[in-house]
Amino acid sequence: KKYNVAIVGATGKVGETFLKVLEEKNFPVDKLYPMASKKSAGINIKFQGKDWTVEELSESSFDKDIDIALFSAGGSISLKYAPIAREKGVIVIDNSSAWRMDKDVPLVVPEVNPEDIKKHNGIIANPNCSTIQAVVALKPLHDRFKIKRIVYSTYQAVSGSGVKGIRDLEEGLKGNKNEFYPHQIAFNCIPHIDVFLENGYTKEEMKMVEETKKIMNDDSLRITATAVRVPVISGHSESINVEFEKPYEISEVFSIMDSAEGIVLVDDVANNKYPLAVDAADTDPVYVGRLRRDESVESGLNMWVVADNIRKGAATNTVQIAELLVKYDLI
Ligand code: 11C
Repeated sequence: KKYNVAIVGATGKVGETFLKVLEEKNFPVDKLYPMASKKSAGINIKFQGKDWTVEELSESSFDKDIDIALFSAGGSISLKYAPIAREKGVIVIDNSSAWRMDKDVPLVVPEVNPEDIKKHNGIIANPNCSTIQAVVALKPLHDRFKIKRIVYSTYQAVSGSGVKGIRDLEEGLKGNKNEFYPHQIAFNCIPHIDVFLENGYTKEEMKMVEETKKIMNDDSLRITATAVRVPVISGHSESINVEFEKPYEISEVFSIMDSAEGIVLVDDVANNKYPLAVDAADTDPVYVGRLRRDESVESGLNMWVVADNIRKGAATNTVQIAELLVKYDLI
């Protein structure tokens, strides 16, 4: 069986990667409906050897026979158009933050909570990139040792801000002034991603806290985060400090990570081997390394987790959700 697939935000960074990943994974697409704003309408894009014309997104865009729509065009577009699509019987997989914390919308990482997809009501949310790679690494450890507390510190690539972020870095490296970030990103680290909230945290930090609990189906987790933008184009890196309820042996952590789904263990410090953003770029796995005991607490672990934020952090995870819909016969 083949499916008619709409891509909302088809000409954006994530939208382009949706197409690449759908092709690579050989997702059974019959007709493709690329959609975008007026300024990209009429452009032809190549997919599976054919040209497809981008149409302007409008309220009637979903009147056609569309099975699935992959959205990545920002929160306000998703808020408005996802319900319109759902109304027409289209299943929406949304990459924005608009629907993630809605209690009727599953927030899914296929390696972590695939079954949650079965509760969907027409909209399924794809988590924030920095959350996705973290929970892939944490879930197998939570299952075995029960996590009590998590401290996230992130080192996030400028591609997380889209083309404007990449441009600020590239121009900054040439000595030109930043236009998008509030400070220069070239040769700098900015402890500020998304807007500041009343509690002094950024929205990016609170997304990591709230989304982790929802995906792991565990509100008892104690989580705190600091999110930092660094001058890297592709690949978010994260230092994750975890405290477990149960005692553990580090050798078992190595073997759990070595066999966990979606994870590549890179941890051979004698040979300077650990996960690096430049190695993760343009690939799908979550890379885990620098595994070592946190000697300051009873049962703590430190780890370094890296993934391509546009692939596993966005497009790949979204396409994996589409594959789950097919696998569970939910379309
Ligand atoms: C960043 N994590 O790196 C953001 C980008 O909620 O989907 C993705 C924002 C989101 O800037």
